[in-house]
Amino acid sequence: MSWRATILTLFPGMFPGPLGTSLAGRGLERGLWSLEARDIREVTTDRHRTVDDTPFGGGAGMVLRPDVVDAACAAAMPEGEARPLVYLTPRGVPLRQSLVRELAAGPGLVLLCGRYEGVDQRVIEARGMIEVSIGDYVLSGGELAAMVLLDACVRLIPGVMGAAESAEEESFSATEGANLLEYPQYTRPAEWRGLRVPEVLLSGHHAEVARWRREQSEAVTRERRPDLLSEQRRDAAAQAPLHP
Ligand code: 6GU
Repeated sequence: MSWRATILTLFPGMFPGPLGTSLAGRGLERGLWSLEARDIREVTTDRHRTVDDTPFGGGAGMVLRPDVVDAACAAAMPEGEARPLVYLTPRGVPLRQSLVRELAAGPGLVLLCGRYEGVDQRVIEARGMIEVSIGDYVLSGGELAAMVLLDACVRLIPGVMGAAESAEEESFSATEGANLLEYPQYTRPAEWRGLRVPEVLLSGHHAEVARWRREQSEAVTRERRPDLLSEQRRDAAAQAPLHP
């Protein structure tokens, strides 16, 4: 059974969107994973197909009703099915590659996309949803965030990434340069607009290239993302500031 993604959304027409192209799209076509977008409104039974209501306690906006969301979850996930249920919300835990690896290694995901002011907290807890945010900014709905999470997971499914796009050596990978940003890359021509490629990369000295790249990774991480460095590395960085 391949990796399965089910999206619960008020805007199913947004899917597959960009996930239907490129690496993820080829993976879909090859059956390495599957995607199903379900309209939350489909489970309603009233004449107006109501999914939301005003918040208790007052305030702006509308809140998705717990009974509607629960019915949408039940319809997407037959009893006994055990896919993690992720609710995309700016108040969720920040998405990190460690969570992406765990989710990609499992059977798939059910993703609940919020709109309006959110989802009634009781159904989030009753269904044991994992609340996830993709960063410190506000999107108008969870759909784009769901696509981001899916893209991150799908590229880790065996067979989705070709050898050329190997996930191994990139930023945030579990390998050697873990928790360091990528070193800069160069290709031909060796001189462009009078700008030379760093000579060490043309030298053919593999050990020196590796050392230079490691130094570059550490320098750029220190500059842009000191939060990624361990306390020990942060102390070392304070002793030796980056020279421009
Ligand atoms: Cl998961 N949803 C929304 N609406 N905005 C976000 C987000 C999620 N993550 C960051 N901003």
